[in-house]
Amino acid sequence: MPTFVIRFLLTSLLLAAGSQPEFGVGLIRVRAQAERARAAACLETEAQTPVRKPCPPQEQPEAFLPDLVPLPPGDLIVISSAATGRRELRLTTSFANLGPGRLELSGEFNPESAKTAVTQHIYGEDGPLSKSPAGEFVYHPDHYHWHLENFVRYELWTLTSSGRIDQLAALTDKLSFCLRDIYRAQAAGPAGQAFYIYCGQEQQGISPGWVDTYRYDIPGQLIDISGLPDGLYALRLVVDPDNRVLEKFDTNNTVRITIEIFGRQVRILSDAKEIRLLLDAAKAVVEGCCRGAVP
Ligand SMILES: [Ca+2]
Ligand SMILES: [Ca+2]
Ligand SMILES: [Zn+2]
Repeated sequence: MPTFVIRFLLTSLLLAAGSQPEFGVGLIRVRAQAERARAAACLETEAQTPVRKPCPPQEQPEAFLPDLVPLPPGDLIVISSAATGRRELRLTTSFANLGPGRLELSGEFNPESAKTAVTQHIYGEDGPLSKSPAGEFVYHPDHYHWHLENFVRYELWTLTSSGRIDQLAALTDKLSFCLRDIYRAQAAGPAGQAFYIYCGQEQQGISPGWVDTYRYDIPGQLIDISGLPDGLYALRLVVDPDNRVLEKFDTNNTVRITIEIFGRQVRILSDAKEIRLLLDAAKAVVEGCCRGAVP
């Protein structure tokens, strides 16, 4: 084979194997430069792009919610109703608003449904904040005024021999109430004035630190205990049982005392200390309350 043919074949072989040293190094250099340029361009682009930071959370104005708390019932007596023939456990019940805000409800009559829908008004530092549906107002024919329906429930439970709550023995369910400021829960402190005093369908409520009371001699303030034997029972009150009212706490909406019924008499067995503690706890909350007090 002639020498020039052998040289040609050798050169072709080297090229095919990509092992020509000068050519390969040059290609790597070009590629590296292009990569650096691209990276630099990216860096510049990234540096020019506005950086999106998470927005600070928008401050929600604080809602001053009411907090309904039932106080231990009192004035417990048993009567035989001449009108109905029933044996009735009569009781005075009181419901305090111990939250930082007023409980304010307004009603709007709907001629089509012939019902009065209730709206709860929530206030904040700077005034009205939001609204929430809160059931219905109903006209009470014996009280001659308007009530918030299904506001409280009164329950009477039997007790086991060890004093634990056992079976529901009697119930007054879906009891409606006119909400208003009857007396101040706070024994000491500013006197204040009652703000919600009418039982109209336009507006009702309980100011922070105030208590709404229904006496034992008002129509409906009873549990029908016809046929129940004398003995020990737990008397339990539940306020806002269907949770229609927005409150700071719904976990404190029951109160329970132990009673003994014998004939026409009722003895409260929850000792005075226990009731004192319940009232003191309520008072302690009241003293830290009322930033959204009604003017
Ligand atoms: Ca409550
Ligand atoms: Ca509630
Ligand atoms: Zn009433």
